[in-house]
Amino acid sequence: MFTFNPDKLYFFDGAMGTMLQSRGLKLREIPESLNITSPELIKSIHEEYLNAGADFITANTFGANRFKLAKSGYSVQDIITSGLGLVREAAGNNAHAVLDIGPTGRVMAPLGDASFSEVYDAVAEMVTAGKNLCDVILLETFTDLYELKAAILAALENSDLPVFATMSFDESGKTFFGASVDTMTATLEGLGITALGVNCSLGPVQLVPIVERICSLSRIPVMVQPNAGLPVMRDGVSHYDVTASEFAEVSRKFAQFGVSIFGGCCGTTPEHIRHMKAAVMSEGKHTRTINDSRTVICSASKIAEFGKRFAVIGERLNPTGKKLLQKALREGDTDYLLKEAVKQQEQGADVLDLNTGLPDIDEAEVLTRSLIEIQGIVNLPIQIDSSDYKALESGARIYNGKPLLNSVNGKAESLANVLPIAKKYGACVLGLTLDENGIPETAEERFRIARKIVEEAERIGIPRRNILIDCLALTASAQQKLVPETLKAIRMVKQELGVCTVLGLSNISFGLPRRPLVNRTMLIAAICAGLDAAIINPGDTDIKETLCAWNLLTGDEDDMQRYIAYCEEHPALSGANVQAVQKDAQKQDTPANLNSAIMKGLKEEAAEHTRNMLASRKPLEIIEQNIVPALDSVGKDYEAGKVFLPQLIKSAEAAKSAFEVLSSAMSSEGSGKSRGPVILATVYGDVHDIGKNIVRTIFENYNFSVIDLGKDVPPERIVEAVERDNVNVVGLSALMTTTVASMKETITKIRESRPDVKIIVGGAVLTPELAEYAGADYYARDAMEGVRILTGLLE
Ligand code: B1M
Repeated sequence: MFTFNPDKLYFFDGAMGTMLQSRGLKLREIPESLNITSPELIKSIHEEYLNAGADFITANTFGANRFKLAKSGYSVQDIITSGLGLVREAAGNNAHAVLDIGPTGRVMAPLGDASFSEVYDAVAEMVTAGKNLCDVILLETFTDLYELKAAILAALENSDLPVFATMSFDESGKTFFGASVDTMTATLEGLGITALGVNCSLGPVQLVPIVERICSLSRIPVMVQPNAGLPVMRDGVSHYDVTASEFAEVSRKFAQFGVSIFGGCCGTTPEHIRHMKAAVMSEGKHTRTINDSRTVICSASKIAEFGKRFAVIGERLNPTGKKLLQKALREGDTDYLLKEAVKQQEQGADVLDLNTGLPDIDEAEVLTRSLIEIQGIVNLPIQIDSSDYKALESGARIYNGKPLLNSVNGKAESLANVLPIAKKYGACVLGLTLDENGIPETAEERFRIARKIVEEAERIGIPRRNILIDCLALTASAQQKLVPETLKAIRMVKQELGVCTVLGLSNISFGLPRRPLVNRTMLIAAICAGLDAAIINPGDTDIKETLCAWNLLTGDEDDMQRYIAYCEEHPALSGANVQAVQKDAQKQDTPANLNSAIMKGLKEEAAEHTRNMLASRKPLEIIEQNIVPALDSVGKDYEAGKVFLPQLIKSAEAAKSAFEVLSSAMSSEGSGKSRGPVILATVYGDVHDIGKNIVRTIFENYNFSVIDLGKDVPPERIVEAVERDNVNVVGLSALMTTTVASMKETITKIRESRPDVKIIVGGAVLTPELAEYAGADYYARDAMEGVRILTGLLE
């Protein structure tokens, strides 16, 4: 078995896919099937890489998972056994055999339909098939951090092999699903893998800033496998233009950053590996020292750092004393939860606490379900709050990112159960200063418990930076004398243990009049004692204002500007006015209209607004004035890199739910004799169907009989339907520049068999010029124009 030596440099091989393409692999062929059908070809590529100096030879198993092989006629075991067998035949014991595992090709819930366990099982199956035949496991080219986490757990839990994990970034430094270098590193480095890094997507030059950043953050070895440049299309095939010596020069830079493991991805050849190895070996091993002792947690796309600026942990997702939330949790009303989560995010929370503990519910199940849904819509990191160890573990496991676990305490049982969960999942953990004897009265005793927690955590391998301590605020009305003890304990923990501190604040004012006044006074006293974060209501105006003023007094020029802007927006008020303004603000806190519900991806909310709007507005007006502009705005943010695919999908779902309401309202309006039929389809390669569905409903509303073939429809199916149903009009939709070509191909094929058929086209990307280019008879800007054209054609 391979054991990583931190003083050495390691070299993987280069591309397999593009090498196969250059040797005649057809685009639609499954590359992994060649392990069985053309073993000599695969073996010869392995041999070339071995001769070029690679110490690791990667088996041709990238896509050998149960989903991708489903219709291939091959089993996972067949492909993996043969793939690793070829590595052994080619390399013998002269190189390490690598089981290569790429993304499953499925999108994980709540964005797609693959569950965490489906992905886990598929990877576990690959690992089990290959673990006795290889030396290391490489998980590569992932763009969804969540899928990679599931894959890593599957690899680590089903083998004892070293696991290397890499993700693909674009030039903005983000993956396709929105993960950043920082969130990737924070999430993966604590999971127990041997190395992490980047591969594919970009050439070596574009990867420089990304690799430099990873090397400044990662406490585990870093691996880099760039493409040989950015692909350039020539004659319908991708070409990679970075030469072997250019590739080697940049690899030298990677070595200077402290990268330990080198290799190549798309477009690289044995020549690239040979040159790279020579350059890197001459550069020698550079040691990295990471001076980063920051306490960070993250979601897939957002980091929260404690100890820098004061952090607000939103307390509203805790059912204690909240009847509506209790009801929502019992009834599985996720929309209520989502609204609360979005609201706190908008109110400025940095982290959300999530507690789903209620008597008689399966807390692990409710907590994981809620976490998955909330993470689908809100990008804030989450503090997973439970006293049920099983729930805490399930939450830490399925969490997308690096969570904060709330909480462990000084009791032996709690330490024994919670700390291993934090260790295994690389999470931060919040320690409460109480033990078998309850909450001590004195600061010294609370400090003793805090130290015990820190020492025990470090003993099992949890770094100090991953531990936060809550010195516990007791109720001032009942235990007034103990308030200074809490403050003193915070000071001691901060100064002597050097860990970040958190406080559940509102308990302090329980039973007292004017609680906000007490809360904010305690808050400032605690911050002065060294408090880094508080679990509070981010919508509490008193706290917000106090923090804004605090930041002004202790922060920089930006804080000054923020304070001034806040005061301009919120002039000081008194008495009844304050209450009126607060009530108003509360009203505005809920997603105010259909557009914002769609933009935030709130399905139920979008449907509800639509139902309400139908009382005074026509369905078509709602489509044109709300749904389309809201989607346009999300589309623009997506294009500008402000939102990522997950949010785009969520917004599309919300738009669909609004449209379903309109669709049933419109279908109850229609009457009269049926006209048509007309075929509708979104063209091949294009999955956008919201617009096409709107067009269908409106056509039907005008009594046209519609044969809806769906989305991503191959031209042959459309031609078949035209002939079978003897249709004279076909309506096609395309939303992307790339699928206009597919529209043209479809129209050509229809015309070949039925030149007389009239074709109407529409979709955001189209213009009258593009419609003409595609060969259509008519271009419809919107659904109503489609109706006018159709009426002319079919009457
Ligand atoms: Co994507 N998407 N999307 N997307 N998406 C666009 C289209 C995009 C413009 C966003 C952007 O970057 N600004 C961009 C295309 C860029 C381009 O090529 N120029 C884009 C991209 C790149 C992508 C992906 C590649 C993202 C990725 O994976 N990297 C991917 C594509 C996958 C694929 O198709 N192979 C993708 C995926 C998705 C989702 C799945 C997340 C989701 C679609 C969900 C679904 O439809 N079921 C989605 C969404 C929602 C959008 C945006 C935000 C909204 C599209 C929409 O529904 N608009 C879109 C941005 C935008 O359009 N501003 C975007 C509202 C709808 C009512 O309008 O369809 O134009 P539209 O229909 C109108 C009229 O055009 C007309 O009537 C309708 C009502 O007025 N009309 C007809 C349409 N068809 C007609 C036919 C007719 C008559 C009128 O007669 C037959």
